[in-house]
Amino acid sequence: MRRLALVLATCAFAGVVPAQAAVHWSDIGWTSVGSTGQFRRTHGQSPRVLRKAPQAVPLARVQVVAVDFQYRLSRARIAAGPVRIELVNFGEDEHDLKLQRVGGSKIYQLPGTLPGQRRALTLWLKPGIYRLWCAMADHAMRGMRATLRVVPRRR
Ligand SMILES: [Cu+2]
Repeated sequence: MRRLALVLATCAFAGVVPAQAAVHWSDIGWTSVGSTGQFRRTHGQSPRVLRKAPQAVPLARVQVVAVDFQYRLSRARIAAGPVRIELVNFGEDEHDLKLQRVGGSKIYQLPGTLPGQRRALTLWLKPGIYRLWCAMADHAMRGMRATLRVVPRRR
């Protein structure tokens, strides 16, 4: 048990997060619609209605390490669907994170995060190219921007 805790702590420190872990539909913004037997999605860019309960879908994870003045992504490509984005600030300045799909209008964000802190957000992302940037002062211009590719999930 103690050894497991150590392994987990080491993984957290090294920024190694599992590529996929199961997530239940209710955790990612699906709600059942009364007695209609339908499910409605409240997350994501376009709400969608399903006729039956969505299956548990794998949660993709990406960790964004912020330093002054750069983002380091744990992976540059993930599968579409539920995505957990974690911002970890290893810099000395406060940093935030904005995310927008190229061609999309909605901007997702993780607010200002102090040095040593982390924040996370679970989103439903559709395939596309997403731009990430820090909106604090001139940080994006100084290099705090990145690209994340979201590819269709294989069936
Ligand atoms: Cu910044």
